[in-house]
Amino acid sequence: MASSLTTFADEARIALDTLSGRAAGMFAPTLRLGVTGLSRAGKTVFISALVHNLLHGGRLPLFEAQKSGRIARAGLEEQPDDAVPRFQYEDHIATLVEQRLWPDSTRAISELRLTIEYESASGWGRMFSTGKLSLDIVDYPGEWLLDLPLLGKSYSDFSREAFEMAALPVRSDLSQDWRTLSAATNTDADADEVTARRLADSFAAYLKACKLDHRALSTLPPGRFLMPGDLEGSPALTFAPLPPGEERRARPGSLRAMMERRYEAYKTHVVKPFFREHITRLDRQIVLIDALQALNAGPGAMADLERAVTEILACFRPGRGNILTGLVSRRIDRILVAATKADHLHHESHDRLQAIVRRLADRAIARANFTGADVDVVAMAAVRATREGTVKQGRETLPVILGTPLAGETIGGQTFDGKTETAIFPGDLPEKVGSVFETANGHRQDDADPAIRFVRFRPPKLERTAEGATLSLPHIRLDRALQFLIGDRLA
Ligand SMILES: Nc1nc2c(ncn2[C@@H]2O[C@H](COP(=O)(O)OP(=O)(O)OP(=O)(O)O)[C@@H](O)[C@H]2O)c(=O)[nH]1
Ligand SMILES: [Mg+2]
Repeated sequence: MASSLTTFADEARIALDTLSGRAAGMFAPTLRLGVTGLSRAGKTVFISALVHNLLHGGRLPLFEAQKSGRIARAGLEEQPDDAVPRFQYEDHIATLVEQRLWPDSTRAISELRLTIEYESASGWGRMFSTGKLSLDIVDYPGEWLLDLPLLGKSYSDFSREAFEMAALPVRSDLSQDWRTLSAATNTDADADEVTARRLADSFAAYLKACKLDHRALSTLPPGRFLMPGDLEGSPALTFAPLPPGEERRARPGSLRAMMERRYEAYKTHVVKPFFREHITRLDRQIVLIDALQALNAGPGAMADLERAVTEILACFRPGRGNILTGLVSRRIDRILVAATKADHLHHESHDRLQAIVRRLADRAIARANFTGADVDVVAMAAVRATREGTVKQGRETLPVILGTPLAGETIGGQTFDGKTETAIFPGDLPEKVGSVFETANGHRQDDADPAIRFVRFRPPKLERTAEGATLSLPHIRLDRALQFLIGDRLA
């Protein structure tokens, strides 16, 4: 089955790309790091903070090369791919540091090259390595990655799964309009553009509703329905799943035949090229997840996040079982699943958050039957927007976090102006990891509400040195993430 998915020409091209990539790598070693996550997961903030800390010699005690003083210099260089937009690092940092605002949402792929000059830790290494590593960082929407499993699915598989998912309790109300419209459509009637567009729009509206904050659902292919990039309105995006039909083959000229053809076009013209040009060339991958948002939305959202992580891992699974052929994944040897925004919690809950992510990743690994790369997890904050403190309430001393809530955020009826620093008691994550996951019968194991109250804070005010230079952005465990992702390549 695997070989029928990519043509021979495709495979030859992938193999050649990989070879020439390797050959080039002999002169200036490069490491290609993919940064992905569903929208708003924190990709842009993560990349900006990572680069800022490396350029400004940030406090990174768990990043060994930095801690032992072996990094001589780090600097940005021109990226290798002329046709890919550059990650606008300087703009994002200006927004974060000077305006103390979060960067705008990004909608497409971008890339940045950071070159690190270092001294090898071993005498042997000093003799034989160039002491230089080019880190190519590729930022792309997780929604697009979730499209890759579609390559292994026929239109009828895709349709069946879409209807099954739409009927789940967490989705049924949101999908109602689209399902009603589908049920009222004669799929065997002659194809017509207006009907196709109406169905596609209604399906896309349902997917978008699933993404809203309070639902926080994750598994929503096709990804370009949420993030069209430059394809908005094209026929390859004007399709929708249809209720399973009785006939095994769609009548030529029918609506069903047209939808099926467009679904195939979407795979051929959108999914495959993206996979071939970007994913096959990655060495390492970080998957950012907004676990706090899913936790707040409840077990249904957690189950959905778990399904998304499972599908993502399946994309990187090497070998025969992989619908995407083994060519890619042989190269990816480390994957980090990272829950960002841990600065919304008191540090006592950081380990709990990490344990929840670990459980989620373990279950995803088991379900995806995943082997072949090291998978690690971390609960982190790329940018730490809060400090910790305590508040005395009568005889009790409560741990709180201090930060400046964004203008317009509310808590308990109070609306913030974006200027006042405030102490917030965020609540604790449950001690029992299992309680945040749905059990087999669809119920939680206990009724404890895992919801943590959180507001969004402004980015922090940076400290300045005596000379007036700004220090690097504060973070939580960014150094641990760095050590796992690139530490061994600077040994
Ligand atoms: N407190 C805190 N908030 C964060 C952090 N990272 C991200 N955020 C919040 O999450 C939002 C989204 O972060 P981005 O980095 O823009 O997310 P993204 O994945 O690039 O999002 P898209 O480009 O829309 O796909 C930001 O606007 C912040 O409000 C963090 O480390 N700490
Ligand atoms: Mg972004």
